[in-house]
Amino acid sequence: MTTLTRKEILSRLKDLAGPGGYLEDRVDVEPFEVDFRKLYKGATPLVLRPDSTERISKIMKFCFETGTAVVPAGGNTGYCGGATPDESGEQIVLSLARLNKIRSVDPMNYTLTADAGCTLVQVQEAAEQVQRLFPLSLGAEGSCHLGGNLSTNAGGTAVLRYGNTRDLVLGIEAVLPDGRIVENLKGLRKDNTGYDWKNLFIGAEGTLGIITGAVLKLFPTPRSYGTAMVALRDLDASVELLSMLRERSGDAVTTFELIPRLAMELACRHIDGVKDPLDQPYDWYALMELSCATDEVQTQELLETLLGEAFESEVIQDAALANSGAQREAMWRMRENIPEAQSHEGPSIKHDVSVQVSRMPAFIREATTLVKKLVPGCRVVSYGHLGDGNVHFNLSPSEGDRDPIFLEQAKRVNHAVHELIAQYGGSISAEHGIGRLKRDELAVYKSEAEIQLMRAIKAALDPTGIMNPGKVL
Ligand code: FAD
Ligand code: 2HG
Ligand code: ZN
Repeated sequence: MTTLTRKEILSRLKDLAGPGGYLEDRVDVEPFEVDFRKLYKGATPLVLRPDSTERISKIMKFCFETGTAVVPAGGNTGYCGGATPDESGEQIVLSLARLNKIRSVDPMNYTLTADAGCTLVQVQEAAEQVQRLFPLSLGAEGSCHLGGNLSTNAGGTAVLRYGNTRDLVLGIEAVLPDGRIVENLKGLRKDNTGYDWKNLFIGAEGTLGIITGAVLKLFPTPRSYGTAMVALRDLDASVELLSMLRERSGDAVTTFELIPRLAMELACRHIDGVKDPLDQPYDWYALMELSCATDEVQTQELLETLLGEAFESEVIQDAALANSGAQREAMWRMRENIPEAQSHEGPSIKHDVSVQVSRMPAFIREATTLVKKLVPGCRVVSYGHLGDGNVHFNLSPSEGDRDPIFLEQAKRVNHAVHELIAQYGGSISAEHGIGRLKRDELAVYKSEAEIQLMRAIKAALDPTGIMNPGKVL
């Protein structure tokens, strides 16, 4: 343990971070003390903003020697309080914001290498510049960081076709809690040389080390998209339609997002310019998108044929097809803004759950009945990535209700829904992670052996427990 005073430690950390490498004025530090959802308010004396992996390595070595706890921060868009320091005022925040260069792009190898502090949009745009696609896409893409995406193994709206973040990573560079740098940025698609250690850091939410860079997989840019807002016959029809579309399109379905009527109404009510693309209301919709290597006319024909058949067989009741880029964007805007729209209706009790795709309609029905009993009058907005068997099963209070008692029921409701999810063989966190929010629930739904295994990994990599203490485990 260190003999340095707290003041000396902070002073040394500032030196190690270099010029412009830290924030300590209250006004600058405060945004790092609150999470995106404002569930947690922590305290930190110092936010470090180093501009190189080498500096991070020196900072971590010093933190290791002095037992200083470190909370890595990306874009602070995470949903589980993972990037927020605790209330002790002892934890240092380490922001990756200044490590923000695209290191290289190799269109022939279909890879891109980037610093962890690049925003997701920055990565997408760098890929576009060489006519390639980086397919990770989510509502927070303008502000979330690549390092945050890897650390939460983010999902988003193209998982059905391209997989989670984990599936998009060929290698990473990371700084271990003791300051050592581990790196595999060779950009190889095949490399069976021992343990695949990068996957320990992906999804670790900053509890095992700091991700400083990554080699990502790129894909051919689709030549055309076929996008439609479809009115489903009922909830069961969502799974029938998805299955048919996958089979008949040569698995060209990139997105299949479930949208209930209430989400459509809230988006129209609260988001500027959003309009219901269909003439009359329906209970359930799907925003679906094909992405193809064929030209626009052929893709549109394929979409019309498939949706025509779905209409004939009464799987769908109606559909609005996007006939232009602007119409496609409008449909996406509606979908991406559902969380924002719901936030205008008071606080939400959220669940980010997954089950097997085929079991999702039954789960939504049963969970809806359950929560309506627990919180009479609540409004269920159950939407999202049905194609991945993942919905955001979110509750809003009854219209106009701003009674704080609503949120006080969150723990009880969360637990009841998670119990149901367990019965369905599902997961209590499909894509947002665990952070601080679901740490206690994790212990309930993982087996003793799994928790022990996780603790063993944590102890091996972070023996003194300085990496993001109090998160995940
Ligand atoms: P932060 O919030 O800063 O951090 C998240 C966690 O990662 C923390 O534990 C932090 O300590 C750790 N961390 C951050 N950077 C590093 C690093 N370099 N090294 C080690 N640890 C690090 N998520 C989805 O999965 N799918 C969605 O569709 C989706 N949609 C969203 C829509 C909106 C409007 C918003 C606000 C959020 C959404 N999210 C979604 C959640 C969030 O955007 C993702 O979890 C995202 O990956 C977080 O990135 P970030 O840079 O903001 O991470
Ligand atoms: C989405 O899919 C995000 O829009 C946010 O994951 C979900 O706010 C939510 O519950
Ligand atoms: Zn989501």
